[in-house]
Amino acid sequence: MDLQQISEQLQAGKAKIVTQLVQQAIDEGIPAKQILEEGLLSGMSVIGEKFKNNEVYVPEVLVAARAMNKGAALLKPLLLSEGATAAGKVCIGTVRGDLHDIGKNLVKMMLEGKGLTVIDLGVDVEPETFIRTAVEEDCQIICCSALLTTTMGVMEEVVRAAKEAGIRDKVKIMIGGAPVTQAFCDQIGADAYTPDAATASEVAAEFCKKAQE
Ligand code: B1M
Repeated sequence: MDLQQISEQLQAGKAKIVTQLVQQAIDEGIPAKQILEEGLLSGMSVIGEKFKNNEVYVPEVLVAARAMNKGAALLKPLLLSEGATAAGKVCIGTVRGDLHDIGKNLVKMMLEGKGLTVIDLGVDVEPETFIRTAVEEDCQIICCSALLTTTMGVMEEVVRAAKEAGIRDKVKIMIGGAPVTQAFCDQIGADAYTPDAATASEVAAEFCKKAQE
């Protein structure tokens, strides 16, 4: 099956057809990671480009996002079983002022796939909420997602709040999202920037392993 079909139907916001095609691809034995990347994520990236160029608007993006979520839900159990196991606890959220959650949800899914326990704080999360959760739940890692250049700065507040709470040496802070870069990570003093969900889960598992040594 040509995974391009999934990408095209996702762009058209046809959630039902996307679900059927994803199931068909699974049945044909195509690896879940490939379906995710070459079907769903490739479609989302075309929509993103069109959104940027004002060729599509918020409603079209929302229906595409819904199709993406439906397809990803089918892939979830497969992505989970393809992963290795690690032990540790992570809290994750999209930072204050930012409502984008598709990437954050994918990172969550991949972290769970590594066997990590994930506390999902949702979107529009205050720095204090990340810190309070990390303390109360004894998390080894805080994961922050931001998709807007205007909200990236909140990640620096998270790093600062962790220092002020005296937990900076106990908790790793990982950051990601389309506008985030390694240079930004270095600048704000976070522990790791990862460009995608799979890499985030690998780095997180590694951090948790080291914390246990
Ligand atoms: Co918005 N939006 N949006 N949007 N949106 C962007 C981000 C934008 C780049 C589009 C554009 O115009 N060029 C632009 C930001 C420009 C900027 O800041 N430079 C933008 C804008 C402007 C806005 C609004 C302001 C539009 C408006 O209202 N006029 C508004 C803001 C709302 C708010 O948050 N306060 C807005 C609203 C929306 C929708 C609600 C319509 C919808 C969100 C729906 C939802 O999330 N439930 C939406 C969407 C879907 C997008 C685009 C098209 C796609 C984002 C996405 O889901 N990508 C986006 C364009 C783009 O990114 N090219 C855009 C797919 C997702 C899988 O990728 O999230 O990057 P991503 O996640 C990746 C990696 O980044 C990484 O892993 C993921 C996959 O491997 N990753 C992490 C993500 N988080 C991580 C955390 C980690 C590690 C890795 O922690 C350890």
